[in-house]
Amino acid sequence: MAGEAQDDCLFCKIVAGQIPATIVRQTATTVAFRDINPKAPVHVLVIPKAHYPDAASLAEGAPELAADVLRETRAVAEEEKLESYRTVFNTGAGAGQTVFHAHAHVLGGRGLQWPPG
Ligand code: D5M
Repeated sequence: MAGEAQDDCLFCKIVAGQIPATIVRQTATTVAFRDINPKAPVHVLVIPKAHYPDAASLAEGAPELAADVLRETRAVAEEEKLESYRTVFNTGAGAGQTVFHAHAHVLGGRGLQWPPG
């Protein structure tokens, strides 16, 4: 069923506390934690606690939850004192998605080039 935890999902395991993560914020519906392989001085992932494989299925299946995730990206940026930052949803392997549990990257703390590679 849409939104149900998946046994083989890394980020569902972080939500369940089964594998460690450096959690920076939590709400009733979301978790934000530091990326294990940071691409900027601040690199935080914001995920919905419920499992949706990517941003597209999250937006389609649970738009209010998608809004929660987006709201949390702003809260992370504020907490990390980022004046400017980038929010990225890689959607699909061809766009660089490697973990198939929807997540927003919040990147900041350095100049960011446009367009991204
Ligand atoms: O982003 C997936 C991101 O997830 C990638 O930047 C590494 C990060 N990652 C993978 N495993 C972990 C753990 N265990 N903790 C924290 N961060 C992790 P994507 O957009 O799918 O390429």
